[in-house]
Amino acid sequence: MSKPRIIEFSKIGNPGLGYISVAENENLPFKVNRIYWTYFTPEDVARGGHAHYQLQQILLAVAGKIIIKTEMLNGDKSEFILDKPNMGLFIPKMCWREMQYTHNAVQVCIASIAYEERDYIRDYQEFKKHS
Ligand code: T46
Repeated sequence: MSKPRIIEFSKIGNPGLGYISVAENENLPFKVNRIYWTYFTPEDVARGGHAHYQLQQILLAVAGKIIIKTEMLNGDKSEFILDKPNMGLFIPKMCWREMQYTHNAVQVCIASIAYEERDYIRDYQEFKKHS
């Protein structure tokens, strides 16, 4: 079973010039289908609270900071802090997640498949039934 893990993207540049980081299919654990981003999330709002049957993702905080708590069906729990634009978090399918954002956080999500509400499990008890 795949586990959530940090992916470090290379940084091209230097402090005097600034940096470029690149995500390419060749270097990712899945083929990219779409990219979307979330922003202006109030600090007191916890987002997530769901798992996906099939969707695999890489989340990036291209600005600000995101705290992500994950839980796998075998009970493995982790907490990740994204606060560097070249650090991504791979989230496999069937992984429960909850996220908190600083107000300036911009979350980019690199996704493996199209958006489909049927792909979500939004009820925690329902998620645990799959273990
Ligand atoms: C994720 C975490 C890390 C759409 O209408 N179209 C879309 O393409 C998407 C992604 C969402 N929506 C709707 C569905 C919900 O009514 O927008 C609403 C919020 O979406 P979601 O519940 O997915 O939002 P988050 O912030 O809890 O989750 C987001 C990603 O959407 C999700 O895939 O895993 O960040």
